[in-house]
Amino acid sequence: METARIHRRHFLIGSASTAGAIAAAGVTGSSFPAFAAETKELPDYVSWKDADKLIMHTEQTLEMKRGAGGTSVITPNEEVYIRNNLPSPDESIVADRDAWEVSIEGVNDPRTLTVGELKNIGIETVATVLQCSGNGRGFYEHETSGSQWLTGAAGCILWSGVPVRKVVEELGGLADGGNFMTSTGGEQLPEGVEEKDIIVERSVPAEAMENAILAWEMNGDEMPLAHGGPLRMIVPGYYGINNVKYVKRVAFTEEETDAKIQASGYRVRPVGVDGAPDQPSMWEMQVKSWVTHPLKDSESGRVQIYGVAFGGDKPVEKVEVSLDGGESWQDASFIGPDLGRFAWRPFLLTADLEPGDYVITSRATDSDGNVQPESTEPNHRGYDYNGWDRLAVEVTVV
Ligand SMILES: Nc1nc2c(c(=O)[nH]1)N[C@H]1C(S)=C(S)[C@@H](COP(=O)(O)O)O[C@H]1N2
Ligand SMILES: [Mo]
Repeated sequence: METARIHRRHFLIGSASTAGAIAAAGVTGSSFPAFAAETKELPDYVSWKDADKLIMHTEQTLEMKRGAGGTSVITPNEEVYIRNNLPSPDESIVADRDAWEVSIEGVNDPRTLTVGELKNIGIETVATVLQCSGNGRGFYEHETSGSQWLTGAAGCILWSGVPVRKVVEELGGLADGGNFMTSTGGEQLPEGVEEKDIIVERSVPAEAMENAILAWEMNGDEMPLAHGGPLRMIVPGYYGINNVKYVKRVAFTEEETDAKIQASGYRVRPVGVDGAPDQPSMWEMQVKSWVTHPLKDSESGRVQIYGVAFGGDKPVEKVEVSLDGGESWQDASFIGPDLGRFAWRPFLLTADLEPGDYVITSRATDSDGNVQPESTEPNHRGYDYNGWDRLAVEVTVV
């Protein structure tokens, strides 16, 4: 029994391009024999994940299905999306977690610290939305390269580790000129390639240090290797890319790194324009919400409409739901505990629905009064679609 269950969990139904559509429609593989034939196994490094809840775009990009994740705020590790720019390092780096080293630079007493030493400096826990810059790319009408994520390149996670500001204090404070906090990923780089072209190294404004954590725990478990164990930089309120996995160096630098992933990558730019350092970087996230239930046909009568809402780097203040594609709006209520400014909040609207067709969508407002827009201006790379028009779901009530 157990073997059969585990076996099934490790398989994904559908090809990369069709799986998203099937999942979005809430349809299982068995009704689509043509797709059921194309069974895919989760790659080894994430074989512990819940395949039933995921869409595999590529071996390095797994999306959580819309409707997975539940209503209890925190996204289970087995369902959290995966996005790797480079193949994940091998298990050997988590064999002795406390021995992992991170070099701290741009402080008065620069040093290499082990995870074991970091654990003696301090411990804090923060809940954050981890969201890929490309979450929602699939909603744009223009052609975009990269995974066609819908809503599932995001999760809400509890991270435990040491506050970066405590580490900086311990090492004598910031040296002069530390304008940016630059974190470097610990992947082994393939030979014969220019390091700057492929290294995962990201700079964020140094102020982000105030909330940042060097984390070794994720939702109460040791940080899984696939999510950056033994040690990960967590920058609350900032897009996924800034949350560098298997972090081996944190440097306070005068300039942003000239690594390609920073200099021209992850820049917001008009369609057809090349990436350049003077364009806005994918740093602070923006206000966003989407419905996660219902996603398909529903029985008439009382219907529980729910989803998630967050303010990005600000608290989310309110969320409204429309049943008629944005013609009219009703206030939804938040459910569950408020895990702070960087977490998302599940929301609920209970409605009594007559048979008919509904276009259900949600619209969040952050504490500064920024309202989730009707649609999002196209940008070349298709970053963070947050328009409530295309995040809507069409539901038939019978
Ligand atoms: N070292 C390293 N850190 C990384 C990445 C990576 O490829 N290597 N990917 C980034 C991107 S683009 C995202 S969206 C998140 C994804 O985190 P997850 O795979 O834990 O969901 O990690 C970020 N940090
Ligand atoms: Mo990402």
